[in-house]
Amino acid sequence: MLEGIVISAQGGSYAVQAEQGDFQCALRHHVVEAEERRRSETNDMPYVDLVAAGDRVQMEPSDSDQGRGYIEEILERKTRFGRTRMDGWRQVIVGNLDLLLIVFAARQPQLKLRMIDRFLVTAEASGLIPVIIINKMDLVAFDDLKSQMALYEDLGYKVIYTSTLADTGIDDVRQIMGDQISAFVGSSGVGKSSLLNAIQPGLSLRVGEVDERRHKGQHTTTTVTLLPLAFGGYVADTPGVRTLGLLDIDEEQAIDVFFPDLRPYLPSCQYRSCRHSQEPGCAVQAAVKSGQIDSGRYDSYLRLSGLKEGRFERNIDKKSSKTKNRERRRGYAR
Ligand SMILES: Nc1nc2c(ncn2[C@@H]2O[C@H](COP(=O)(O)OP(=O)(O)O)[C@@H](O)[C@H]2O)c(=O)[nH]1
Ligand SMILES: [Mg+2]
Ligand SMILES: [Zn+2]
Repeated sequence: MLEGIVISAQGGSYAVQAEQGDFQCALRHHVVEAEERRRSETNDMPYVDLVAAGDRVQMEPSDSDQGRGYIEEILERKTRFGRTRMDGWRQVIVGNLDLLLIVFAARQPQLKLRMIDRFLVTAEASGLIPVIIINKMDLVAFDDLKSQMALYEDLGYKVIYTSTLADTGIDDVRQIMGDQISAFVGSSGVGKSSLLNAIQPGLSLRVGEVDERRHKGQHTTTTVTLLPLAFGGYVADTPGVRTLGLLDIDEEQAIDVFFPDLRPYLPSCQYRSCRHSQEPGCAVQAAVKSGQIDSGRYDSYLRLSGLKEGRFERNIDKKSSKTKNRERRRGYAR
């Protein structure tokens, strides 16, 4: 038996990369049967596909067909970036994703802190390590940007300042991506393609770009491919996965825990179910008033929680409340 990583998954055929070579694999029926048994015991909704790009698997090469093989076991996933489809089926888009590389431009297009917050929450909710990359640093004064980003660095988020034009910061990005599975997110024009090409010449991705105005309900293509990096690790090519950087969680799910700056105050709120909006005895609102929590970050919390109207609408599938309740009970509500 060999261990390998799934590079792409499509139509029940899986490209697996192992130390011994690349194999085109099918999934052994006993894996499907085991999952069926597990589901019948737990009442879980089915998966669109049991195997996703990024999954680590045990596989057996075929005796007769060279380059072919069978997946015998899917190893436990470290992280599972996915969603619940409109019909309630669960879909893993990338397995074992480590890093969410959140790319913004220092200017052109303008840096939007509230959108950074949205990506950060997504990463936190999925257990991914977010890395903020501020590109086009050649267009601004470093100190100005650095002070704008100080809040995030203080919160413990890694911020890398790059310019593909001046060739600065590229090595830092390479270093952080080494031996990891990464995915890039960010709006069109911030320099994702330029960055990738600087990191590894010739590397071009069909990254699903996030269009702020049109992100609702866009969950189209999900044929994710992992591209191997010369310095170790993989970058996920996610064409059409526009939601990769967008919150995709249940309407009523509390997201306060995904704000590290709100977290310390949560136990001190008078009501356990406090939404930190209008409630009396709210420690979060008090900390915003006294300046201990940044008011912009609090604003992002309110918007992303749906407690305040804003440009950042929640990205929610239109599900029946019955489906939602079922999902909440199962704890798979994101
Ligand atoms: N000034 C400046 N322009 C850049 C930089 N990186 C990329 N660009 C330009 O920004 C535009 C968009 O870059 P692109 O890589 O296509 O962005 P993407 O849409 O995020 O893939 C192009 O015209 C690039 O030449 C940079 O570091 N500095
Ligand atoms: Mg591009
Ligand atoms: Zn509160």
